[in-house]
Amino acid sequence: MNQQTRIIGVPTDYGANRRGVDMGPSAIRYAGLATQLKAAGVTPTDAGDLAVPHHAIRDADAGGENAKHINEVEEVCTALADAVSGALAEGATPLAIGGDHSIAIGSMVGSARDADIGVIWFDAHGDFNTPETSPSGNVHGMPLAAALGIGDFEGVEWANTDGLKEENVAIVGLRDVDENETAAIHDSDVTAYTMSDIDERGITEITQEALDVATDGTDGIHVSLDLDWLDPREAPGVGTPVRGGATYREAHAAMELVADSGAMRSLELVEVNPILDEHNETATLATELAASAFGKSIL
Ligand code: EXY
Ligand code: MN
Ligand code: MN
Ligand code: MN
Repeated sequence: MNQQTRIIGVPTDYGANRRGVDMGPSAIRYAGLATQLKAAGVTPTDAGDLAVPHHAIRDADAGGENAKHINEVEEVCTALADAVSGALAEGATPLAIGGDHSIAIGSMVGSARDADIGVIWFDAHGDFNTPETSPSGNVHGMPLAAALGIGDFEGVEWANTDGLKEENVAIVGLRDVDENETAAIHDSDVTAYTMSDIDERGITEITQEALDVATDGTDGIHVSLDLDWLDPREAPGVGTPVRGGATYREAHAAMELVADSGAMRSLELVEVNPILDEHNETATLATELAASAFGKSIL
């Protein structure tokens, strides 16, 4: 039987400073996600969207300056963790479509519930802030620190990811990192590659190394694909674009290597913001990259 994947929509923007990323799941489905996945030879089922708390009070009551809307983020991530581990238990590869990057806490908790996992984090940003170090209070800048129990996230039980060790995390594509994040990344056992590393050594070598880091002693890997990893010329529909990102071909090459590894256990596509997009091209790109990660080949 061919590979099954379960699409889990997570229409939330509670972790981000820009509205609109909650419409990501609709845009990604509309761009033809299911068709792309079928072209990759996998059978998709769509679990629909998770329930996200109502927005009426969003701006009036951010629920804590240091980690805005943390209660809503917890609610969404806890539901996502259950959906991800449920899909895995039934033999389907979970594909979470966001939503902002705070949802990654839920994906990682769910993916690591009954396994030791590694993570490859494709992103312009480190997402390594904590409520204490964050310049913005936006939780989408904190998910890696949260899942690793770093800083004042220690003891936040719902974010605990026991099956994930720092030494199995690789961040790829960094070009916008806060000072405190740089220190925290250096202090950790996480492996981090900047865009300069990609310039110097090429995307193939860097992705292969990241795969080695993430698969070393683990049962499989979670792939977290923030669309702002790509250059804004390729992916304009994101809330925090940064010049100098991965090209279209580099992104596909990386996803093709992920597919070749056979190690992908869960995937997420995050930060697609249709309000900021041009003709849904960022959502479309997300569907194409998902197909490559699931092994779509030309010949
Ligand atoms: N480092 C900044 C912050 O923590 O506010 C920006 C984070 C943006 C996070 C994006 C989605 O990857
Ligand atoms: Mn991110
Ligand atoms: Mn980012
Ligand atoms: Mn350590």
